[in-house]
Amino acid sequence: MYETLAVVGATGAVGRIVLEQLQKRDLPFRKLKLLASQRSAGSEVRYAGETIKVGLLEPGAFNNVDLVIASTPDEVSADFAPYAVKEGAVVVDESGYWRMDPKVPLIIPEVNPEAVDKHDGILASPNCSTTQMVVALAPLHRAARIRRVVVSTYQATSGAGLSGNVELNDSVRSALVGKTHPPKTFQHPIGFNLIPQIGSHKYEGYTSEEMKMVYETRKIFGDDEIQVCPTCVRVPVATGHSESILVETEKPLSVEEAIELFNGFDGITVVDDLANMQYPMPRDCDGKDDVFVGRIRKDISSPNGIAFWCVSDNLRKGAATNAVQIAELMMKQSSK
Ligand code: 2RA
Repeated sequence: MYETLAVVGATGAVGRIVLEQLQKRDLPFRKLKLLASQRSAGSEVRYAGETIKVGLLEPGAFNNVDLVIASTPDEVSADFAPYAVKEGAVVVDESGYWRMDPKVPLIIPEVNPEAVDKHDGILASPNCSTTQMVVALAPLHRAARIRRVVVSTYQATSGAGLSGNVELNDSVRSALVGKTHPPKTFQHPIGFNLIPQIGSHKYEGYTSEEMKMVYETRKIFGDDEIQVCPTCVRVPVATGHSESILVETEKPLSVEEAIELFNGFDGITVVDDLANMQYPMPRDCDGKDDVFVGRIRKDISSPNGIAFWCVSDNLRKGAATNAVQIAELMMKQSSK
């Protein structure tokens, strides 16, 4: 049993779900420490019937902490993770800062659990758009080896944090009375709109969010030959990222085989009955931990292709749930 577990960023949108997941999954630790930056330090959070005061994230805060689950912006993680490790803690980090560091394993417990065995104190959880796609691709990759993926995302405003959802509400309300709410979190008004830009320009006309889907997918599968062509779009949906995915495999797969593979994989739920209007939608997946797939069909434009639709709660499997599952895996390994 771990003595002390710390949650950094406990008052944020993802941090709150981390706390809910810790209770739901009943992780074995004795003491919970909550930490946050200056703005939220000193506030109080309810956990398991107790009130816990949020401490300040600063050097010295991790003495006697065994494991940390952190949900903070990249620059905060870049700053605190090294001193947390020096003070003796292992950090499960949800920010983008460490993901592509060769010494840091990038983990989805259903896909590459073995990666937790080798680390220097920091373990990373992938970006939300990558996580749900890679979970869905994993059974197909294992059975038929993926060569190429073409993916378009429809990403919820909560991916940009609590301010994203505030801006969605403000933008929709303004639009309904013929006004424009000036955007701050997003590049353009999000109410009744779609924005084909998430992040900033990164490589050859692709954004940082899109290149995460390329690099992180290869790292998790340990296969640099997988080709990924992503387009990431922000949509006026509060929670739940959706993805239209076309995958080409080395070995051809029938639709029936793909459905059987999806059904046999932990963490995937198939909702696929077009005739009865059944397919995954963000409002049905909100608050659920699985990755949902549907509209599974053959690519009629080329051989060896399967097309499908994938939805997941971006704050859960895309962030909090995956990080808590990594922590759970670490705890299981250490008790062996
Ligand atoms: C977004 N994927 O949806 C990002 C959050 N990590 O903005």
